Amino acid sequence: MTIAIPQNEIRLEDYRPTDFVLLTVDLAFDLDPQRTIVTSTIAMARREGVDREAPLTLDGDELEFVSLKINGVDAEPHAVTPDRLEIRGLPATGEFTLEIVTAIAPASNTKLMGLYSTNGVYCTQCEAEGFRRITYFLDRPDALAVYTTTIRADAKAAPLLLSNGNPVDSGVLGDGRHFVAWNDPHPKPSYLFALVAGDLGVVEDDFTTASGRKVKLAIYVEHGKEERAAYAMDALKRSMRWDEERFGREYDLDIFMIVAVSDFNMGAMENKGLNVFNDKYVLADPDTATDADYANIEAIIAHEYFHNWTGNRITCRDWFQLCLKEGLTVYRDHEFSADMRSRAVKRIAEVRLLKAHQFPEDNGPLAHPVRPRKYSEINNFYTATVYEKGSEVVRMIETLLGRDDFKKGMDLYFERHDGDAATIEDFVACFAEVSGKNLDQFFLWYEQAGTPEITVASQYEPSTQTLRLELEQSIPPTPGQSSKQPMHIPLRVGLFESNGEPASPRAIEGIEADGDVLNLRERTHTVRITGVKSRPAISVNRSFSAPVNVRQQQSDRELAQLARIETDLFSRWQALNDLAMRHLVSATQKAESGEAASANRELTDCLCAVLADRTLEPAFRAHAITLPGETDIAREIGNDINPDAIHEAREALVAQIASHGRDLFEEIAAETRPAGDYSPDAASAGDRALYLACMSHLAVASGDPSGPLSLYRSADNMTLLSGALAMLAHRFPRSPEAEEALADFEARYRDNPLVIDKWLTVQATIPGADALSRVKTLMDKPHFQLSNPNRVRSLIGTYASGNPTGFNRADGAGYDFLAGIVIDLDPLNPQVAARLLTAMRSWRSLEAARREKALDTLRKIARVEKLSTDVRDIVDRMIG
Ligand code: 0A1
Ligand code: ZN
Repeated sequence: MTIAIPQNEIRLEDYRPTDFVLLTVDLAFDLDPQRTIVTSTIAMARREGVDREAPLTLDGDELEFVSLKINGVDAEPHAVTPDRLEIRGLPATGEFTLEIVTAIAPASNTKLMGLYSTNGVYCTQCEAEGFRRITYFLDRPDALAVYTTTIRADAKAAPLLLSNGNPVDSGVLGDGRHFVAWNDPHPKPSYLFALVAGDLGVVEDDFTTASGRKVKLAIYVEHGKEERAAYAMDALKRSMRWDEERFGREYDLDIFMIVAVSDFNMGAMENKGLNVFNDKYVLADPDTATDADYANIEAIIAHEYFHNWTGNRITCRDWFQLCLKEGLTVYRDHEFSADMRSRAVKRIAEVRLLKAHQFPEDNGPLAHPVRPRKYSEINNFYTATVYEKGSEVVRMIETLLGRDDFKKGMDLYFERHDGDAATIEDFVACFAEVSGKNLDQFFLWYEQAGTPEITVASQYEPSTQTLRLELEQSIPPTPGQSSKQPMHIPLRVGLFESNGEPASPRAIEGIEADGDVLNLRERTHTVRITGVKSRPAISVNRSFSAPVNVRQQQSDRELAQLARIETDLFSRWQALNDLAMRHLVSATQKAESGEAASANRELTDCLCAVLADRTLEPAFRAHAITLPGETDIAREIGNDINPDAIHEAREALVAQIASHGRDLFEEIAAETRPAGDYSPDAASAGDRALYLACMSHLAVASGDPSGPLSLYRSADNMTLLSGALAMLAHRFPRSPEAEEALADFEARYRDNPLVIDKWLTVQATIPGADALSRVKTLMDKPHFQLSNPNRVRSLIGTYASGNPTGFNRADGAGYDFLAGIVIDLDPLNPQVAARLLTAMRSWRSLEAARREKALDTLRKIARVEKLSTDVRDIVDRMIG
């Protein structure tokens, strides 16, 4: 059999350095919405040893070629198309310059890649391959150069002209135009280039670095929204200080700028000195942003800022190394948030997110290694695997080395690779070198896809006070990788004696143990732990030391015991969650066969005990009583999923907990009822989370929407208001109370699209088959625009990936609807269209009838002739 390789497949092993090296790049933009002229003057030279005849091929994408000069003399390209420029006869040795002129139309750029306009503001997005939509270029991350950028534009329409680096010149031109020139002294690849031009308001501040340099800080937002940037500014200053203190990294330009725009494909972008943000991750005040919004803003401001060192000063050799900057920077922003907030609660939230997004990816047709070996569309590899699992891999390096050696490894990485376009091998070598540890087997974490599964069997011998653990690892097959090698897995294990005290074993044999970390390297290990005085409760994968699934024979009693006595708060939550999950899986089976749900006193008592424990922080208690979501339960069940049965089982348990704990919920709600002015700090947010969880249970217990309605009416911040709105819409859909709140919310916030997004999401996620008609009706509202990624994600994205019963309708209408949107959106914005479609990535796990409908839909999309490379790649891999 021959296997067809997609024509445009790029493979890691084909990497070759460029034939030509860049020296400097001079860009001049004559901005015009319909016809912007870009003049690019590049100083370059043939790389030593390269064939003297070798042509220079530059990347383009939908470009209009205007002219070419070589060393100042008009020249003809050998070949030119909108996506390629080939030049022959270039000097064999020495430096030469090219001057390339192109024309582009920012106003009609709906893909939001390259130079586009958003609400009258010009802005760029160049990662991963957007720069080639501006000018012909060596648009790859290993082609570094020093950039100078001159922007000329109408002074009224665009009083503000920004680019990377420091401003070096400005002045007035004829015809009401003006210019500003910028120079970025740090060599960078084209994907970090940015330009912003328009009329924006600004919030300014400054920051004095550890070595005493004063840096100007500026956040640009739409006029009138300046006050809503205060929290982002505060988060920025905290990030700058933290990176100095934790990693010794100082900022390296005179000015750091952030611009918030309303049309953006992703969350934000780390362009050197000029970050561009989706305004959702900048703008916040108590009336419009929830606690979750504040936490996201803090994390994303930090993430982009941290890229200045991990991504910009040290960039990636090629896009296969994406996790070099992303996994590491996510790890850094996780650590930052953990230091700013509660570490245990942060870890729980991280793991919940990883399991909700990355585990299903790893377990479906889109599974790929943290460092993929091939791709046909790089945009589709900005995934939970590269980002979140990539971060977990860095965290495991820290676990294996300990904090001190990890810090030394990071120091060496910064010192050795500053200015480089580096690889994962370069990164891991630094840690191996400082610690003397062999990380060869560990490297498989970058290369093997799939979530490892670890089975744990235990046997305790009282006569010898010995615990025997049988540990076995297996990694499921994934696309292109049918068999796997055993990995090096750092597994933290805790033992608790029958009196609840941690055991202090005399010896651990059969495995290399480092404190409480067991180093799994073989497929199986038989571990003998001596000096364990009584049959212990065994807590495996404490703090989630490795991104694995653990299968352990454990009774409900043992789990309940761990939920009471574990000293690691994360694992306490994990034990509760496992206990609830067990119940939910068996209750789903019962629901499928029409059996009534049975009460589970052990579970409800356990949850209530945690809820009542005032020594535990409220945010933790809120997590503890939040049951696994419907998609979590689906993941646990694994195949032949019937989303309606899962919903029924989960609702039954919620009802049981609500009625069993009613008095306690009343009590805790009274204790946590918010009073005084809103503050976004973690402790206050934790109180609100717990309060809302209690109120929601009380609404269930009473079956009466008047509680949430009065909460809605009295709420004086968006966290409580949107919380109450969700309770009404989800628990009492179509009730007059829900209708009243939905109508009021719309009227109050109709002029604030980011808040209207919450209103769209609440309605898109109302469970049940009706959701589809609701979503369709909302699409016809003026609030909704297919061209705006935030609107599309808030309505369609949350419907498809956050409403299992509404989307997975038995008649397949949800799938067909999504297909229609994907097909309509694809020509406008392929990146967002492709991402929407990934909502169907777990289609193979559905029960047979839905599976068949999903496959029909995917085939229908695949039959469309003119699909973008983005959607084509996703649909092909999903069908497999
Ligand atoms: N590097 C950014 C993510 C990003 C990637 C691609 C984009 O293109 C539309 C935009 C942003 C980050 O990690 O934040
Ligand atoms: Zn990033």
